[in-house]
Amino acid sequence: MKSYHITTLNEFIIRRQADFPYAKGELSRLLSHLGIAAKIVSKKINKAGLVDILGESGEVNVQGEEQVKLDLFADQTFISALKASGEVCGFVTEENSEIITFEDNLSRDGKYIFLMDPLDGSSNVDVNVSVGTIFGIYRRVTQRGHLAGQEDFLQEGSRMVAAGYVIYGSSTMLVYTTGKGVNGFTLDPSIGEFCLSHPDIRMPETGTIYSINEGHYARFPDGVKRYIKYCQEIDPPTSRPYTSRYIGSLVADFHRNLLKGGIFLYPSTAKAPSGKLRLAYECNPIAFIAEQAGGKASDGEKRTLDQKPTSLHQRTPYYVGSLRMVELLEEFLQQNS
Ligand code: P6P
Repeated sequence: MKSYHITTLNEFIIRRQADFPYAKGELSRLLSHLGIAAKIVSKKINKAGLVDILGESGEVNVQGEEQVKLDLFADQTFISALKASGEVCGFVTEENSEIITFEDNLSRDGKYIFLMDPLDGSSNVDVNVSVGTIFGIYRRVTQRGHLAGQEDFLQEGSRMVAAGYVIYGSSTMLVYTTGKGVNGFTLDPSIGEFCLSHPDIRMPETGTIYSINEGHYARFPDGVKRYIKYCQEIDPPTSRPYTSRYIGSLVADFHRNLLKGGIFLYPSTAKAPSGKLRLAYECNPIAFIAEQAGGKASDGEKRTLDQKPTSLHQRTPYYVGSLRMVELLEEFLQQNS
């Protein structure tokens, strides 16, 4: 009988540690703790309709957004798990205005800092739409043995050592990169393990899906308006095969485009001149994944991963997806500049 070997996340992490000759297992331990937290959050989300964890917490986050109970649950779950790893000295999350530093001696000596949106698109949970966790991991720039500092969290995205997301959808998947390609793991609830289901993910060089909230159309830059009309062209011979798909949950919209090809657009608008999405813990990690899978991410002009953050929660216009589609969008934007 053909033996069917399942590669679990932990097996894969240990095996891939060999990619880093000087690795002593710290990043591996961190990633394993991340997987545990993702399983805990997934279980809570999957029964959210049955326990008192839906709805708003009555709190507001630094963005001025209503915090739902699951936001806070996910935030605390990941912070606790990664503190327990002993490899992380500090944290920035969407739910906390300031940096979180771990003061115990083990954590002070931690080599890594962690940025995350613990539950992106969380307002969708109440209506059973996929949501996600987005994370980025850097080596600290401050001296080990001391508390993490602000400068640890204002590094360009190109300095990330790992990044990824968890998508809580029809199944729960963890997709991550350590700079050597992108791999996807699907949670098998029957054994409680993330199992390698999407090895070496490659983003199609082009595609037919464009994802944008056209409700903001009137406020878009002219180049974006022209790109949308280009996609919608129906008169032969230039008629286009495009289709519009927009879930309103970044991780879900990006994950579909990663597998099928497509472009996600969140432009600046008159109301939000810097766009809506946060550079540090939404755009940068997704951009790292996109580039590692052969795609592209920019603010319309500059590579997202090259942007130097000046504040923890700063926003940026964001265009991410299949290489040729992002390149064409950038041409439309530059036409009228
Ligand atoms: P809009 C969710 O609130 C989020 O941060 C992303 O997940 C999503 O892509 C975007 O905002 C949706 O924003 O303005 O279309 O509702």
